[in-house]
Amino acid sequence: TEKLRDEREEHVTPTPPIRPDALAGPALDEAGDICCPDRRIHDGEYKAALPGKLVRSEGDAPTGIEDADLAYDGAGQVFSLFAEEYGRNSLDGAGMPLIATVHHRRNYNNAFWDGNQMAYGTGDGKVFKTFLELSVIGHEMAHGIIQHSGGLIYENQSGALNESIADVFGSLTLQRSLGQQVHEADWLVGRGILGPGINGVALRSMKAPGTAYSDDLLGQDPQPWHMDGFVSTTEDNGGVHINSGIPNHAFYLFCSYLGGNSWELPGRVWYRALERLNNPMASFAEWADQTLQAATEISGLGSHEAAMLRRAWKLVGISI
Ligand code: ASN
Ligand code: ZN
Repeated sequence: TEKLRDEREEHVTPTPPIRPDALAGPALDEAGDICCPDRRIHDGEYKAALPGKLVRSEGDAPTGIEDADLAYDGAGQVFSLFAEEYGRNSLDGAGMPLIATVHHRRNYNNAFWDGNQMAYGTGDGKVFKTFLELSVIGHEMAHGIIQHSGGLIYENQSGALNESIADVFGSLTLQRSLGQQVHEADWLVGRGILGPGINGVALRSMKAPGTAYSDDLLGQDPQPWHMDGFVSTTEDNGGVHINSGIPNHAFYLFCSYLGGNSWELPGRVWYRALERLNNPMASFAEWADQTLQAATEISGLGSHEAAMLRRAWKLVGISI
């Protein structure tokens, strides 16, 4: 896991990209509506250089390179969630191309958003066997959306919120693609990506943080679900992948109290809160407050939805 951590450290606090306007894709149709993604998938050919060799552009037929085609289809699902449910045109809201690299480095046990694009390792075949799973793809792309929505500093509570919001939209991408309602979904992030050497079902569980794996090599899934279990550490940028379990579980609870499709009302609330947030250092409590404001705007002050949201945050130890 030290190795995993080292690789992670390389990707902290992505710098905002400077995107030449020439790269902006024609994502509006003639009526001016959001219509389509502009995907550009590259093969890193197991080297470290990004973006690597362009293998599939928007509208191209499948390449036959499995990972490249999964990255292409996954990016399409994520684009579709944000465009059709939340009215957002790509990661920057202005139609930016969706650039991804598969086969990043050799035996690389991670995937990441680097401030400009997604990159996916193949895993070493032991700890991880792939990263091209829809909740992971949605997670990495959501980092791009968070960055373009004012950002959340990638350390301590704001960093754990950045991680959690990425998990939320990753999970919603998967649930929507499967047409699963709240109670049909497994609420796992990265299901099936762990290698044969690892005892576990996924990278994280939003329904039961702390239970995704329990393994000699990786240890026990360290995620808490309640503020009483908040982990103060200097590792992992202040536990950004650990304490994200708390807001993750609040979102899960909110969805489970309401039922139905999580990407609809709950997703809209989280998306609106992200759009409205203008505090890159937000704490869990400040974010919770922002979600309550969003729920109030969408459903009204004394609404059932707003009440269920407060109840969800309260259950994880955050009173708003
Ligand atoms: N896969 C990790 C993530 O997206 C990479 C990182 O630690 N930034 O959270
Ligand atoms: Zn992340």
